Amino acid sequence: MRNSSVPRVGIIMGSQSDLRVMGAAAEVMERFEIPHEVTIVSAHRTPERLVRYGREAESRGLRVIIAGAGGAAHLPGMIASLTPLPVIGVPVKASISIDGWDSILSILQMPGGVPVATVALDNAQNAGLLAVQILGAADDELRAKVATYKRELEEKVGGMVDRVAT
Ligand code: RP5
Repeated sequence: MRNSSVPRVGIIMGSQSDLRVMGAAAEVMERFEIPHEVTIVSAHRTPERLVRYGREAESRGLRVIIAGAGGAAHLPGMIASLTPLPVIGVPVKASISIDGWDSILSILQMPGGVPVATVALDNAQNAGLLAVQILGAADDELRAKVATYKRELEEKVGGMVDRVAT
């Protein structure tokens, strides 16, 4: 799967200004060698582009979508309404924002039947890792890479504890 050039993860965001946060999801894709694409799609400014993206995502070969937006962050939920693919939402703290709560609540509070897996404010890294883990559920090699990543995290924290203790 990872040798194919067809993007498997679609990373979308409402504005170019979200890239400072959403870039971390793309970095995770690069680390795990997952073919991916990064696209600006706005629920409010480019609604037709949003519908097209949502309707075509599956047939283009995407398997997970990561959607980040700030403020009235309707992008993840709207995409989730248009596709059978799992959608991970990243609430972005926009410059005009009530501490990010606007983004968090508008992504988190989805109605029954249309889930969006919401990560912490500005945490596109976790969205990337979750996407890798979703793909890894049906891919032994990728799952093994995730296990290695987790061991490395553990060693890093172990190293910190040792330094504090000595
Ligand atoms: C949202 O509005 C975007 O996702 C962004 O987080 C926020 C601000 O967008 P810009 O005014 O910076 O383009 O649609």
